[in-house]
Order: sequence, then C-alpha cells, then structure tokens
Amino acid sequence: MTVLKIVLIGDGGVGKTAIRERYLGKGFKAQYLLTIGADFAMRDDVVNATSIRYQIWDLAGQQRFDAVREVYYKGCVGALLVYDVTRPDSYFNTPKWINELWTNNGRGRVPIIVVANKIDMRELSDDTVSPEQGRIFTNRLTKLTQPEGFDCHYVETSAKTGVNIQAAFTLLGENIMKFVDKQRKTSRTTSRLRSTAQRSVPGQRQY
Ligand SMILES: Nc1nc2c(ncn2[C@@H]2O[C@H](COP(=O)(O)OP(=O)(O)O)[C@@H](O)[C@H]2O)c(=O)[nH]1
Ligand SMILES: [Mg+2]
Repeated sequence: MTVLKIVLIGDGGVGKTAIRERYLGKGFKAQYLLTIGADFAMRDDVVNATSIRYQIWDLAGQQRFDAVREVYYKGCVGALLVYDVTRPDSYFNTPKWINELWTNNGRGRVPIIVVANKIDMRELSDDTVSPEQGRIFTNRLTKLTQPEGFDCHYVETSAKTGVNIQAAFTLLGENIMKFVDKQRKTSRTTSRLRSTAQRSVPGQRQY
C-alpha cells in the first residue's frame, strides 16, 4: 500500500473541510465547527489500478503559524488548492499558498489541483471568478511543473452537491504517481552516477 500525504490549502472558509468530509463520504453540513490545529483523516482509493492510502491534512484555524506550517507541509506529495468562486480575494491569494507549500514540504514543486469550489453559488453572485480565470492560472502553473514531469489541473467543484469531488482526488493521485515515478528514476540515475564517481575516486566518501 502506497501512503500519500496530501494537504488542503486555501483561504479560510473556501470549503476545504467540506470537500474533505464529502470525499470521506460524510455528506455536507452547512455549519462546521472551526477545527483547532490540523485535522487528519485517511481514505483508501485506487488510482491507475494501484491501491493507495491518502493521508489527508486539513489545516483549520491558525493557518498563519510557523510551528503548524512545518509539521503540516513536511513530506506532503500533493495538494488540493481550493478557492471560493464567489470570493475573488480567495482566488487572488492562491499564489501565496503555492509558495508556502513548495517552500515548506521538503520536496519542492509537488502536484497541485486547482479547485474552484462552491459552483452551486455562482448564479447567486455578480462578482465571481470565471472558469477562464481558473484555467489561465492553472496553465501558468503547469509551465512551472512540466519540467518535474506532471501537469496541474483545474476542477470545478461543489462540496454541497458533491460534483467533481472524487474527480479532484483522482486527478491529484494520478499526478502524484507521475511525480513519484519521476523522482524514483532521478534518484536511481543519481545513485548510479554516485557509484561511478565513487569507483573512480577510491577512498573518497560520498555524502
Ligand atoms: N453552497 C456551498 N457552501 C459550501 C461549499 N463548500 C463549503 N461550503 C460552506 O462554506 C463554509 C466554509 O466551509 P469550510 O469547509 O469550513 O471551509 P474551510 O475553512 O476552507 O475548511 C461552510 O459553511 C460550508 O458549509 C459549497 O461547495 N457550496
Ligand atoms: Mg476547515
């Protein structure tokens, strides 16, 4: 069983906890208690015919504390980056979250699925984030991640209706697999080069 640590990132109130609860099969509640610290849940899934276990971290509350950030991001291999289509500010804050993720996880540019949530509320508001804005942003992000062997994707969800919640997690899993494969190949190449180097320089230690 491959265990994959993933995180949910994005401004407070965009629907991270609701998306996680939906994915865990717990339905949708209009009211949530603000979680203290980081919430942690697991779910087994199948991605590309491979069994995986998601370890899902969902930061609630103190999103800006350094101490929480370290344990939260460390070792994670992917993220759902969530914004609320009815709150443009949550869309404009997304680069800040990506920067925080890629800086603190210890693995650099890990896969991200851009999740435009609350699409059930799009008709109710004039000032919404358009699908095009989401796609343009995601394409720009993909330019940064293609050298790492994977694309970023854009998904529109509603935790309320459940639309595309499973799709978001599946897409993330598929791209994490590509990322992990590439890393394995790279580290095999590196260790081959390293052993060649060791042979040609006898007595020298490799760190
Ligand atoms: N209409 C609607 N409300 C949502 C959706 N997702 C979350 N909410 C509501 O938005 C509020 C904040 O959601 P929550 O999951 O706690 O946000 P978090 O702070 O990002 O974890 C809650 O009242 C949810 O019920 C959605 O897709 N549609
Ligand atoms: Mg939450």
